[in-house]
Amino acid sequence: MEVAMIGLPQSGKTTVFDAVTRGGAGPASHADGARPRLAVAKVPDDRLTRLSQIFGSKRAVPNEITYVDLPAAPGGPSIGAGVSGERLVHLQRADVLIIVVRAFENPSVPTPPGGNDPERDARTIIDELTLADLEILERRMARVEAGFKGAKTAERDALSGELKTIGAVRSDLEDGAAVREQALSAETSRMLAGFRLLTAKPVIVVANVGEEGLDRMAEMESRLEPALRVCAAHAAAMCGQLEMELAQMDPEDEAEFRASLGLREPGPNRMIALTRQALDLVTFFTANPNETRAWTAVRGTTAIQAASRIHTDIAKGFIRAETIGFEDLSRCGSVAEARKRGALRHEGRDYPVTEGDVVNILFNV
Ligand SMILES: Nc1nc2c(ncn2[C@@H]2O[C@H](COP(=O)(O)OP(=O)(O)O)[C@@H](O)[C@H]2O)c(=O)[nH]1
Ligand SMILES: [Mg+2]
Repeated sequence: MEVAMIGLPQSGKTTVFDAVTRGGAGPASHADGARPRLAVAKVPDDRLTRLSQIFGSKRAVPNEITYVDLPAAPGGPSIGAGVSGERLVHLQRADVLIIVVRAFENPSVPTPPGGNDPERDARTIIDELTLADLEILERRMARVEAGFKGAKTAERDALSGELKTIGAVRSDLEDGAAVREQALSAETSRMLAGFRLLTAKPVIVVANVGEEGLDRMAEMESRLEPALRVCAAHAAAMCGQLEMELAQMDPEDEAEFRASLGLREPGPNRMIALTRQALDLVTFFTANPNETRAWTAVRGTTAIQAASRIHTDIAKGFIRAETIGFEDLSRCGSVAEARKRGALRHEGRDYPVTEGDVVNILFNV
């Protein structure tokens, strides 16, 4: 899973990125100015520790999220005209977009004209995503129209159908409806998936609050959330600079400092949780003495689809999935005990995998 950070220059993208990935990309250097920086964040999950204990696993493998810190667009504050080439590829490849907006005071970083205004900045970027999508759709329409010449009658019908569909999406987009909030048929969604439209992706707006605003974070969130709901974006506040510094400490000092500041859940963990919520993902586990592993699936994924994620052979020879909910297994303390107490379920290929399932797939080779 990939998450791209975007926003106006000096909004704190790199700071938030370094906090969320706990400096995983190494220190930013001047040479990084023109290149995207990538880092992987491990999804924290206490259940992995408990499962490793139950199964005596040699290692625990968490879920991962790749974050991308894009360089500033060449030639100005907007990403719109700059959304092309490598920048566009990264944005299109992302599963989720994080828009970082400035909400910190810092005399050495020039304040934007009109002062700090997280909602205004978020809308600026959302508008630019919309513009980029309009361009993608228009390019596609031009290509379809060109295909019309020399096409047979049957092909023409398909092409004019496609033109009509794209035209409708474009017109709603022009009226301000992000593709993710348009009511689209399954067929249209399938067609659009290939275009990798930016407004089809979940958006999380992160207000980058300064230390001086620590006690106003909750207020900031409750103001931004309803304001951005009309753009179908989620909002969160985070103290980028402080979180970045906390992320560099060793865990004990970090916890102590965090408690002394009265900070709730660690910012990086919260960002990761929000990202996963935005995609409506569930976590399931496989566990044996060799390893305990967390897996990610979109809600509604069936046992057979989950099996094919683990290994194609396992899906091919699928017999059934022995499934125990994490809480049940943790309470029972072992698979044998869970089986005895009737907590182990036998699920078929169409069973929708549920949050926390510990799954053992029985298969023929
Ligand atoms: N005081 C303060 N300064 C910040 C904060 N976040 C970022 N900055 C500063 O703002 C400037 C721009 O931050 P950076 O992360 O490089 O922004 P980017 O251009 O969006 O990647 C840097 O000088 C940061 O040190 C913050 O929370 N508080
Ligand atoms: Mg930067």
